[in-house]
Amino acid sequence: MEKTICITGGAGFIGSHAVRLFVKKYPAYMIVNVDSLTYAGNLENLTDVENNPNYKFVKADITNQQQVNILFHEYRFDGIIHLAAESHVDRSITNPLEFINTNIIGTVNLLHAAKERWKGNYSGKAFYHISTDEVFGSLGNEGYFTENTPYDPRSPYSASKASSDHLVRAYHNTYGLPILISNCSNNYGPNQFPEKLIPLAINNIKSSNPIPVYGKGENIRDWLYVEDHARAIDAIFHQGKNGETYAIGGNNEWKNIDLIRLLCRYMDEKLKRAPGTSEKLISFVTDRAGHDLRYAIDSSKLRDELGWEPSLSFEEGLRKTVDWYLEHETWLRHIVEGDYATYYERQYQER
Ligand code: NAD
Ligand code: TDX
Repeated sequence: MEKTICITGGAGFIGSHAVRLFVKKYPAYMIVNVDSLTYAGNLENLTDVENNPNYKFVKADITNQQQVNILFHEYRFDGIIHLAAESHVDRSITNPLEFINTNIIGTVNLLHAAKERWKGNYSGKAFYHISTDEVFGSLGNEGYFTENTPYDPRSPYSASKASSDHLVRAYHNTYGLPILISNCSNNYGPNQFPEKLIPLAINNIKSSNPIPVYGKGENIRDWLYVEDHARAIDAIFHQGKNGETYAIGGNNEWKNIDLIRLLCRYMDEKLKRAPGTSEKLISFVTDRAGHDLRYAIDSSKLRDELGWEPSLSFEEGLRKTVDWYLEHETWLRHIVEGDYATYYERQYQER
């Protein structure tokens, strides 16, 4: 094998798409998927590549320093692509400590193990940290986040991600660890856990349950199809410059309420319901605490330097996503019938 690459969080939403892309595109790499399989980790996301000779799954918890050290000793990774995290803002509001533990302690355990293992011999090595645009805070109606936007995280989730970004840069500046960071906007697509807006709405529309829209639905997000994020990760891992940050976005801003209305229209067509049927399910509920108004990314650095652009229009991406969820009933049922049922009840009963 040419290289051994560790992808953390590979059983999650974005991680599983990154694993698939790397396993299929780089048969000469050994891809080691390191995941502790929290509620969000699901090996069913990877059944199509699980028997490939260049793929291996290892169940390990990045918050456990000993487990991480053993892993680095055993596999001698050349590169780390770090996606493992607690990722849902609402859960960070009810349970912030878990986010501090996984997102901050987990990241520093990996950084430290990489530093100790590589011992200054950094040729051909890279620690690539996957982060979010939420670290930059909330935009008003104008402007975009870029690589130079000052940090201003406002939720326990984004503060924990911001902290992990700072630690990655600290290991670069202090120990010379070769690093890359990217901050991406909202992803959507197949395999996303149905606690997040788009899959939650698809699932509720399918079952004719209310679609909870926070506040007045005026908040704006910049949506990117998950496979396009995986392509960006590939471009940055292979062509990104040591120490640099890249902002990744879909150039595709939607107010939540407009997005939900569009989704309702597609679902009515797909399910052969009379136009307007699904919109009747929209239910405005109590707003998220500290709800950021708008995120939008200027990804011109990535386009100009590495030639990356989103490949799908939102219409294509959203229709593909709807089709995927309707065709993967078993995948969805396994989640919705598990612990998620309890979470859903607790999260929405008082809104
Ligand atoms: P996800 O919640 O779907 O998956 C997270 C994965 O990490 C799961 O498989 C989980 O089991 C694993 N994990 C959690 N704690 C772990 C631990 N202690 N040890 C090992 N594995 C653990 O998340 P996602 O939406 O795929 O996001 C992946 C990464 O991308 C995160 O770092 C997130 O901050 C970032 N990101 C997400 C988005 C988005 O829109 N979803 C946008 C930008 C950046
Ligand atoms: O039931 C809901 N109703 C609703 O109106 C949910 C779950 C969300 N929303 C709103 C909140 C946001 O304005 O929809 C928008 C999108 O919400 P989420 O899907 O929870 O995503 P967001 O909070 O924007 O964060 C996501 O993008 C950045 C990911 O979860 C993060 O991991 C990523 O870093």
